[in-house]
Amino acid sequence: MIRQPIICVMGHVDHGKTSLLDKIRSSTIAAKEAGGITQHIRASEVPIDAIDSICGPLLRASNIKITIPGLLFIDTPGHEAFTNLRRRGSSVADIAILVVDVTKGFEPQTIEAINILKEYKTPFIVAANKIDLLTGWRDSKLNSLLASLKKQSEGVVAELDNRIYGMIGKLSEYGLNSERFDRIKDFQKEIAIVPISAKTGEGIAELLVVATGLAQRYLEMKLNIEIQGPGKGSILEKNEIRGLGTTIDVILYDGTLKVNDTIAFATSNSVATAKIKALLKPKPMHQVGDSASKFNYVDSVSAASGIKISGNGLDDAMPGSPVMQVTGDDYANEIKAEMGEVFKTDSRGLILKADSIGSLEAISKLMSTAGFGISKKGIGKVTKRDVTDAFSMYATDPLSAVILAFNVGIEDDAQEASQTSGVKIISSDIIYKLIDDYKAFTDEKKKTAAQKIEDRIVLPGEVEVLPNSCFRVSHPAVFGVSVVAGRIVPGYQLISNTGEVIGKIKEMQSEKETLKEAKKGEHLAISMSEPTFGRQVREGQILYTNVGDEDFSLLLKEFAYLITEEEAKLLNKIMTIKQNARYKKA
Ligand SMILES: Nc1nc2c(ncn2[C@@H]2O[C@H](COP(=O)(O)OP(=O)(O)OP(=O)(O)O)[C@@H](O)[C@H]2O)c(=O)[nH]1
Ligand SMILES: [Mg+2]
Repeated sequence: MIRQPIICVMGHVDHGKTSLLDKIRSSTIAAKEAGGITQHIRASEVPIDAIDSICGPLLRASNIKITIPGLLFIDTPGHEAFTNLRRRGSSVADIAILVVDVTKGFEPQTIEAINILKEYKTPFIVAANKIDLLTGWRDSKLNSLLASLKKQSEGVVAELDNRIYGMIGKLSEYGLNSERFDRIKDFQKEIAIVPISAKTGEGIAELLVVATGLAQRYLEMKLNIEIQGPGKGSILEKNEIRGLGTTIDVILYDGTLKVNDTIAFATSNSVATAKIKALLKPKPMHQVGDSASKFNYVDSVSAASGIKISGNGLDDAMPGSPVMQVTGDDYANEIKAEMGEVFKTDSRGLILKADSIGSLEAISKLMSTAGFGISKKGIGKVTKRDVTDAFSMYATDPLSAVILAFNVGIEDDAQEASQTSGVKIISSDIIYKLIDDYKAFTDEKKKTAAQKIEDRIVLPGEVEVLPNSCFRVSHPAVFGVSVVAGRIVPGYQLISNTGEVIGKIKEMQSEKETLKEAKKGEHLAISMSEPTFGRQVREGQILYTNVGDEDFSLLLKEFAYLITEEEAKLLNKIMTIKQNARYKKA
């Protein structure tokens, strides 16, 4: 027996990976994904006769002797956050298809994928996708690119070649030789670039021929091994299925698993085992993760396969965890070693709940790039305990009294507790939205905090005591002033030009109206309890607002937007007066 090769589909977000697989399977997964992006690894089997029905004649003309039972495709997410999922996907892959949007060329995750593939020494093909978007392209309704090219104008064929030369050039920067697939002499030495449209299906025939050929050659070298021996794989998802209970979806990339075998896997806090009750293989052309009716029961399954496993004790299994058949005692250490970084937390930060290790990793990474900490992570629903934990952070850091819930529910008592405690729960099934919402939340909180500071900062102001304008000498003194620069507000303390504190502005009035603020140029009457007019305050005297040292530095930095350039000059003048006064005292 030989195992079917695992083909990992990689590439930058939106370049068309899921659409390509949809075209091959005649499915419409891409259109149904939340936010239009892939957030999980998914596997689907395409048997050799399905491949034959798309590209049979070409396949036979290629003279490759096909012995593989089919291809197991793994779809990966292109969004930048999912490096770990891509790494995991490509680490189990035998070959890869790198999907590149011809209209966009190489983008960051294209390059990341190339680096991962180079690191794992995974042979790959480039699918130059979206050729239908080239100006002048006519949908030939054919699967074959070469047949379609005959129906295209010279201009668009030349344009396509241009784009391909661009890709060849780009690949050479990474030390890789490549060529359009039909111009390749030695597939061992050059990477094939196959122009395709996942929308029209053009080029899909050649892509499958090249992939099958590469897989077949790869298989001759490597594949007719590894299917005996203990099973080893990776858990993609965990689901409740009626009649089966908890099931896990697994990519088996090594060995064989049988009903009644014991398997080990990671749980949220340790390693557990379970006995396999049933093994379900997806019917061809469906994905592991589809509903139960699309599966066949089997007694044994060998790598490489996407399978669903049911059994008692799977409730705590964690998606993203490695899974292995238990044969000796060392399984727990092996699994712990693979889990490594996932549950590392920061000393401060919010709480994150997610549906799988993959998303947990992805969100953790994005959060740390955005400069946010995570103090607790877990898989599964938001519980009351999570809310209590988040609440304990409220006093020291209100921005951390938050729970991010990715694609998981919230238990009723947790919902209640969050409402009474003020702990914010942000939930979404789209990762970047979750993070954007949290950013918006922190911005809003910071704005309110800033507003509070703004309200208590003393701003610079300079007033001149007007002549013949004393209405009352003391208790309180009431007299006229004109604002020379900046502004004054009731409550501000005023100092003299030598830094002596005169007193606090009690009230401000102009034409019998009480004022909340007076700005440069305004004339008004102010009342102050402390001074006596004619002694501490005199006609023609210049008074300044008493800006504190802390306010001074706030106004120089984060609150600089509160004052004009002229007011900044006044601020410096006030600080000089205060410094001189201090100096004199000393
Ligand atoms: N015109 C055209 N549009 C395409 C083609 N392939 C994909 N698209 C569109 O491009 C968008 C992204 O396609 P997806 O298949 O979701 O891309 P993806 O690479 O799987 O994206 P992620 O999984 O999020 O990384 C969708 O709107 C598709 O309809 C193509 O060949 N031609
Ligand atoms: Mg996708």
